[in-house]
Amino acid sequence: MIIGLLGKANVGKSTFFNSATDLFVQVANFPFTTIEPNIGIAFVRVNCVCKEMSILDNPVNSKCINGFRFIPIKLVDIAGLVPGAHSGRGLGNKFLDDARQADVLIHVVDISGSTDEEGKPVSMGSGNPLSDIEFVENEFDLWIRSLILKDWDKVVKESENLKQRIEYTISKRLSGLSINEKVVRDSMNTVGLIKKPLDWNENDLLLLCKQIRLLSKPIIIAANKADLLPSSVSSSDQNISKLKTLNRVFFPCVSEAELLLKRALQKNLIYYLPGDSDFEIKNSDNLSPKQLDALGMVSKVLKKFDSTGVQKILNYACFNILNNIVVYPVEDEFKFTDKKGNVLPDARIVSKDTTARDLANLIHKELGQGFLYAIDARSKQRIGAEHVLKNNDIIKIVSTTSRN
Ligand SMILES: Nc1nc2c(ncn2[C@@H]2O[C@H](COP(=O)(O)OP(=O)(O)OP(=O)(O)O)[C@@H](O)[C@H]2O)c(=O)[nH]1
Ligand SMILES: [Mg+2]
Repeated sequence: MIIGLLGKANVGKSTFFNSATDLFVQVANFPFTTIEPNIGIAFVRVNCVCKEMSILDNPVNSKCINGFRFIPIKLVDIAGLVPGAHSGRGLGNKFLDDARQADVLIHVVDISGSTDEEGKPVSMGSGNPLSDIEFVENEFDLWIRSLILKDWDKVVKESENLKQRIEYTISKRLSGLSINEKVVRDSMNTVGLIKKPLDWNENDLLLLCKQIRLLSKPIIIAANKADLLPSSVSSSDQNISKLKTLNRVFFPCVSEAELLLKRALQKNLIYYLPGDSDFEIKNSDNLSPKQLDALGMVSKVLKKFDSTGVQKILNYACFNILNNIVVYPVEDEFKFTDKKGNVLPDARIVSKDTTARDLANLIHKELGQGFLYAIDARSKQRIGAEHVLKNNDIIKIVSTTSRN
């Protein structure tokens, strides 16, 4: 599963990326700091079943801290964009190629309004995050349209000659984006595109692309830099109220605060689990006044928003938008171990409709080919190939290839 970070230049995409991964990429207060995409491992946080089963786990594929399991996912930090990127402005639309593989996009927005459309720093409140959202999404749609429009007339005539459905032709053009024929057909129906493809104008195609994007690349908004609040009238808060009127999924976010917490954690200065609503300083004598100040800012953020937002957004993308669940494959249904004796070694993110056989195939193709049945390790009951798994299931697969 891949999550992409999308947004205007200089809004904090790389700060979000650094705060969620163990990598460190360049962050600076000017546009186009990031040019090449950064790919890293971030984590979603779930309650591990070890807590509920009152056993001590010994994870192999992920960390478990105090009963919270941190399961790896891929995060991609993409170069920022400016209006007109689809036609080559700024860094052009190269960045969008990097967004191709993403299953879901986090749209990082400067909710404090301290950057203009080009990403240049401006006085707080003069930037307009709502129009940023509109232009970034529009650039994305225009980019999809540019992929379809290449040699459009020729392609449509050819596909008419070959008696191919237009949705098939379009989906082939968009296959790099994992967009299938059904998505294109459903989108055509939604926007009511019934005239002959040769009569479609650019606006018809733009509406179609918008719909295709809505169906295939869901977007969550990270209302970042939410810490920048003037003491009296809070422009950030005003913008958050405006954002609510859009009826979109969004979370206030302070990726800089999450980054500070991660750095303090790496230096062993604090107790903090990503996603927590609080942290604790181990020994304030070890902290410089500057560090204490920075952590003071973080405390204010946590008090106001209950978290920095980073973990919440990653979890929401994985579980609420993509509808995933977590299952725990084991080899021994009594001890919940793998062959080496590791307890609850793997926590796997799978989609909600995953069957026992799908899980076997995901673990290993051969395990799926020789699938006999599975065992629900909690109840010790056998389950069949087509049984749909539930969140937190602990599953043993019995297969002809796993008997020896
Ligand atoms: N106050 C505040 N500043 C932030 C926050 N997140 C990022 N910034 C600052 O915003 C500036 C831009 O951050 P980057 O992470 O480089 O932004 P980007 O979106 O990756 O920028 P490009 O790569 O140039 O598109 C830096 O000065 C960051 O320190 C935040 O949550 N609060
Ligand atoms: Mg960057």
